[in-house]
Amino acid sequence: MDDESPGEIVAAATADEEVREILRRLDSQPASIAPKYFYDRLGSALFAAICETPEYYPTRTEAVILPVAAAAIRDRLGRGLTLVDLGAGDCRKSDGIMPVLDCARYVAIDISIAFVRDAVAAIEPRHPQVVMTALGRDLSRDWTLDEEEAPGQRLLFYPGSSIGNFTPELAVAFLRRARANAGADGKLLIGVDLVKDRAILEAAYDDRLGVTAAFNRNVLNHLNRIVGTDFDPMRWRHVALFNEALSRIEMHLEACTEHWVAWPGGRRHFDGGERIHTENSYKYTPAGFAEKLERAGWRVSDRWFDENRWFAMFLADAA
Ligand code: AVI
Repeated sequence: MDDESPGEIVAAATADEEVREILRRLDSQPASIAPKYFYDRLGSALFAAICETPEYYPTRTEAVILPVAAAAIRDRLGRGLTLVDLGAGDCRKSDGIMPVLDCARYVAIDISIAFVRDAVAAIEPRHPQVVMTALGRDLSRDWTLDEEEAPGQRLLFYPGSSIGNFTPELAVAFLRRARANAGADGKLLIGVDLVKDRAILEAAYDDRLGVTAAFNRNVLNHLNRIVGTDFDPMRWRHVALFNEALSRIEMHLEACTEHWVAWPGGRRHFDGGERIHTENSYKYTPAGFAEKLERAGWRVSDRWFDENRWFAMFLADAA
């Protein structure tokens, strides 16, 4: 895939630059939309709903593995870690493992400081012994974590297989940056979705209720608001397919019939059947992901799987 792959997270930019970049990608051949635009208010709610569908196994499967991994980490490293949640969102996963982990500090990082501050405030009363901080960072760019922001031994936490939404090259760059911000005795606990049967993968990204289809189409509503396009989401069909050669689920929107899409100062024709590429979700083998961690300077110290080996959690050492 070329540089226009939606697996690339577009760096935050000024509003004007951002609009130009969105329109440039829309006007490219093939057209693409960066996946970060899924997550407006409705998109975030639809993603939460996807996690409840019977077909979307990653969230449920990871939830079975997480407490086992957390207990093993506590037994090995003792109490008093600083849990650093990379892309904390509503902090729900950390909220769940904190009693098992018995950490001393919790540092929740998210692109939206306002959102993560509220989320931390909501969970704080349940963990009176944990010192909590909320930080705003765009983790798709260069980021740092000072000693004062996260003192003590750090356990970086990156669940949900969000790493799969980066291209493999950008995934290694992200892991390298995490390694640089782990401290000498730091650890990384990361969730990774694994390669499996095509039918299981494709169903997970094309559930029978159509929640993922709504999530995919909603990106067009979001673009209509932020760049003034006149997309009609119902003229677009949701497509999810497993690209075996590249080991990734691809999501596309496919024009049902030929039509024009206009925006202030421009327009573009789409043929019937023409696609806009909206997301990649890479699936790894355990050995393939371990190799990525090692290339980024981490040493794998443990791995946990569910009974079907559909999903894995890796623990890696910075040392
Ligand atoms: C957020 N991310 C890990 C999800 C995934 O599985 O790639 C996004 C998603 N897209 C469609 N369904 C879920």
